Parts: sequence; C-alpha cells; structure tokens
Amino acid sequence: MKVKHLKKYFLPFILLAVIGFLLVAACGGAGGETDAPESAAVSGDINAIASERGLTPADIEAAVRTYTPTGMHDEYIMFASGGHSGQMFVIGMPSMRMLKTIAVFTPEPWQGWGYGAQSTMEVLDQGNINGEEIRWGDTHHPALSETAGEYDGEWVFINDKANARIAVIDLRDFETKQIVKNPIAINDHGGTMVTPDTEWIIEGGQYAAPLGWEYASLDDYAEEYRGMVTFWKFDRESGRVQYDQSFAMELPPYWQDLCDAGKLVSEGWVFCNSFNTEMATGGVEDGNPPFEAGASQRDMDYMHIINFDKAVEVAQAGQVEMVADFPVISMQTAIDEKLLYFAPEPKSPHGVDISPGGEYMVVSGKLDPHVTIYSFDKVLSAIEAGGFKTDDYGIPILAFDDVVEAQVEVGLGPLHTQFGPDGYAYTSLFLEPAVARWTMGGEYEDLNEDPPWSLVTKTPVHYNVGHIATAEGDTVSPDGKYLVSLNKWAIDRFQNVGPLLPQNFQLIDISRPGITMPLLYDMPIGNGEPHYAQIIKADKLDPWEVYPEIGWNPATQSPDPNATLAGEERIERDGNNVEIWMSAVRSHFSPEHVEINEGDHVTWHITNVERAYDATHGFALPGYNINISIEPGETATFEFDATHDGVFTYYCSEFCSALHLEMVGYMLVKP
Ligand code: K7E
Ligand code: CUA
Repeated sequence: MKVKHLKKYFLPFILLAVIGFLLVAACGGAGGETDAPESAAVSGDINAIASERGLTPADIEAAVRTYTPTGMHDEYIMFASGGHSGQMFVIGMPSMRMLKTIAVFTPEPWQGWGYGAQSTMEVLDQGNINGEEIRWGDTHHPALSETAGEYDGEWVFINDKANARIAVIDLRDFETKQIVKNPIAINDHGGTMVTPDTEWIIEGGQYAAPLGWEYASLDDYAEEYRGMVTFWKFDRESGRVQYDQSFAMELPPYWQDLCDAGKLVSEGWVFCNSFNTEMATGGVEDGNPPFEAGASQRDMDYMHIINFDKAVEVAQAGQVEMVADFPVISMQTAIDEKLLYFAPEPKSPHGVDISPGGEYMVVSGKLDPHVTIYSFDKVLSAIEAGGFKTDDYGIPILAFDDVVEAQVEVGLGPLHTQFGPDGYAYTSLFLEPAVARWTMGGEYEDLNEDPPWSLVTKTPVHYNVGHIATAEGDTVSPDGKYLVSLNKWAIDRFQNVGPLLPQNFQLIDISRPGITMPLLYDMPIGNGEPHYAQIIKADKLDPWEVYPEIGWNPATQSPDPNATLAGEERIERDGNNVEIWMSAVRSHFSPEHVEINEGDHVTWHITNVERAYDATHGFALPGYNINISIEPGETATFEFDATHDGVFTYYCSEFCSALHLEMVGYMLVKP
C-alpha cells in the first residue's frame, strides 16, 4: 500500500475524533452538571446512546452524514425505476426518504391514477395492446431530460420492459403525460436513454421476435426473428413523443440489451450491447440446451455501434420499410448506408456506459471479470480503415484489438458502470457482491493520484447489486459524492417480512479519493424491483406548488373549458345525459346533492378552487370505482353510466381540514 493511501485511510478517523469532540463538548455544555442519569437516552449523552445501541464510530459518522432534521431538504433527488410496480420512485438523498411514487403504467389510487379521471384513463389507454388493457409495467431505466448533456430537470422518461412501452413524465407536476406502445416489439430493454439535447429517446429491444410480433416458427429464428432499436422524436414544446417523426432500425436477432447515447466527442452515435449472438432458441424440454447455457457459448457478443446522425438522415429521406405502419430502416439499408457496425465484447455483456466526455464506451461481461473500455477514436479509425469481417447478416465487425483501449479486472459478475468527476469509474459486481472503484486513463488520468486503468478499491454491498447510480453520474459532468447500489437481494438486512423480501438501496459515500468508500445507509424498497436510477441535483428541479390557474387540466397543461369557479356550479340534463360542474374547497363540495336516474350517462367535472399549497382534495365515489385526486387549481373530469340505483355517498378522500369528514355529498340514483 502506498503512503498516500495510508493517509487517506486515517482521514476518517481524524474526522471522527473531531466530530466526537464537538459532540461531547455540546453535550457537556447543555446538561453535563446534572445528577447521574439512569440511562443514556435520558442523559442525551451521545457516546452513551451510541454504546447502548451498539453503534460504532463509523455508524455515528454515517448518521451524521445522512440524518436530515425536519424541514431540512435533501441535496439530491433520485428517480428510480419501480420495477414491476410499473411506477417510478422519487427519493431524497442523502436522507434516503421516499418522497413520492409517480404513477406511470399502473393505477394508483392516492394520485387518482386510473380510477375514473379522464386525463389519467386516456394516458393508460395509450398503452393498451390489441385492445387489451395493460395495467402494469416492468419499469427499468429512467432517463432525465438533458440539455447539452446535463440534466435539466424538465422531463423524465421510463420504459416498460414487459410490454415495450415508454412513458413521458412532466416534472412541473410529476405526472405521466404520455405512454407510447412500440408498434414493432412486444418487449424492450435498452431504454429509455436520451440524446444530449433530448431530441430523441432511445428504446432498444431485448428478446428477439418477428417485428410486429407476428407468428413465425422458432425453426425460422435466424430468418424471421429480429432485434430492433427505436428512436422516438421528443418535442419539448408539446411535451410529447412525436410518433410520426420517429423510426426504428432492424437488427439481427441477437438480444440487444442496454443502449446509451454518445455525448460530446461521440455525440450523434448510439451504442447498444447484446448477448445471445449464439441465437439460442431454448427448448430444454426437447433436449436443447436451456437458454442460459445456449446463450453463453461464445466468447464474444457484439456491441452495436450506430451512426445515429446518419440514420436520422436516412430515415428522413424515406429509406425505410413500413412494419406495422412504422418506418424501419432495414438491416440491408443500415449496411449499405454504413449506419451499423459491431465490436466484439466479451462474455454476455450487460450494460454499455459512455464516459463523461464521450471518449470511451465501457462494457461489462457478466461472465468475465473485466470491464472492457473501447475508444471512440479507435472505433472511428477502424471504420475509416475498412476491411472488415462480417457476421452472417453482413454487418461489419471491427477487430477487438483495433478498438479496445483497456481492460480492467474489477471482479466477479460486473454489470453496470457510472462515473465520478475525479477520473473514477464505478462498476457493480453482482456476484461478489460489491461496488468497484477504478480509474480511467487517457483524458482522465490526471484527475486523481491512482494509476490509470486500475482497480482502486471495492465496497461490499448487501446483496447482489444490479445497477448503481452516482450523482449525475451519466452526464457530461458527474458530481460524485454519493453512489446508490440498487441491490436485488436483502436477505438478513431487515426484519423478516415473509418470503418475499424488499430490495435494498445502499447509499455509499464516494466523496473521498482512494480506498475510502464507506457505506452510509440502507433503504428497503418494498414495492417492486427497481433496476436503474438517476440522481439529479435537487435545485435543478422547479416543480409547481399549485397549478398555475384555477381550472387547470394536467393532461393539456392549460386551462380546462370545464373549469368551475365558485358560484358557477350547476347540474344540467339533456335527455339521459347529465353533466355536473362541481367545485371543491375546504370543507365542502358544491353541489352536495346529485340526483340522477338509473340509466343516465353522467359526465362530472370537479374543480379544486384552492390556491393554498398542499390543499388537495380527493373524490371517492363508492360502488362506481371512482377515486380522484384534485390538486389545488386542478379540474378533473370523469364519466360513468348510472347502472346501479341506490344511495351513494361521495366524500373527500384527502384529510384536508378539521371538517374534512364533513366534506361529503349524496348521489341519489332513482330506479
Ligand atoms: Cu436490471 Cu438495466 Cu434492466 Cu441491469 S437491468 S440490473
Ligand atoms: Cu377535502 Cu378532505
């Protein structure tokens, strides 16, 4: 061990000694002269409390670094995928307090998401498949919108791996505004990632199927089955994916896994890793190798290197084929127009991550103890030089040695890599399980004192880490400071809650260089299995406190024609159609009586006329499956057929005031 490492090693202890001294001094000053206390808790003596609870000095330091007293806000906000909850989690850091679950693909009653409110039903219905209501998702990769490669805090996107859908969330109100079903793929994985100015959202495929998932026998896998990557055009002005301007690229039926957009020097290129270039089709029941073995035979799979700027030109020039009414650049066009290249990558990789300056692509082979670092410069030179081998589909393969810059042996089961500001990269090691810190060379070499392209240290995690996220760690200027390890297994970390265990987010301090990388906090996630997360500086977010005007429609982010101000409440009947304009304010709905007839079709608008921060009203209508959250200023609309007669009490389902229980009304349905 080098001397400088020794110094670094002792730094935390010196720091602890100082903290300890300050704490003791503070306690002494406050009440040190009183009679001998009966217990540490009574005395307020920090050291006594710590020893009573069995806390080590490292525990105390971790507590001091993370404890966030009431009213103090977090420095960072993490947007984490919600796994099969179909949602997205918003978590403050370093406190690791859950701030919100954003309802995305799955109905969520508190937010009134999917329980009648038109603005929410319409978004969920955009994700229907063949007329089937799909009311869950397997969210994997959130992507914050970027401007010049920096998170800008305006939008966040996420994919649904199960059904190949992506969602658009507006960070003015943290609500989902759009769900887009991929027309050519039934599942996805390599999304969402954005280009550095969020002009495009990338959605890569996963398990190959015929494009449009039309029937084809597995015997015809090589001919009929295909991979794909879709590029969704995003328009900030409307806040929507522009379906008509989007396109896809046909790829071989290798299982494209994760993608990332080039940035700075590599802007205009897109990279995706893949596995199962063996084209295994499973069928263990028929004596074939199971997928896990069949897809792991070859030493190399292929990183896909896509000249994206050129692909856009080709698509816009109309050099596409229509598949399910969606423009697709065929493999042959991609080859002819020099849009697509492969670089061999070792052993069933998972993840491709682009360095902050865009110079390097980092790939981890799940079955290889190294991270492999490719140089974008070398890729360009190799493409320039030509003379490639090709795969069976004619796609050019760059020679491994021509494009690899370095390999770093990091440990067992490397998966995903993130970056710091100081030339460090971090890779999750699923099998160890641990998080490795290693050094980048080249442009990054002088940013720390450790030798380039080398492993520096590892911190064990609990257990079996998938993705990791560092603060702004996939932008052009990572912040470092914190790393969250998104662990799949929790095992013994928490109280037993039965055979289905929570996942474990572990917060790691990466603020100090060298070998010091302590664990700070465990946060159980008892709601779906998160995959990726992104962490943004909290002050980049600027959401509304209340909707801008009374009568706001969150779906259009503009005033609603059915806004109902106080004094405008009314019920109108036209034949069997009844329309209600209602207001909500602490602590009453107007009107409080709604009398209708069985068989009526009811259209009901409610406007929350409050301007007070946090003065949300709920609206629950039993028996009709209606539950709505009406935030200050919002106008919500729902419709139903009055198919059941009887007496139905509607009430406010948010405890909004002392007389909240009185915020109620009767809907009388005459037989
Ligand atoms: Cu779970 Cu990015 Cu979908 Cu790796 S992925 S862990
Ligand atoms: Cu309004 Cu409770």
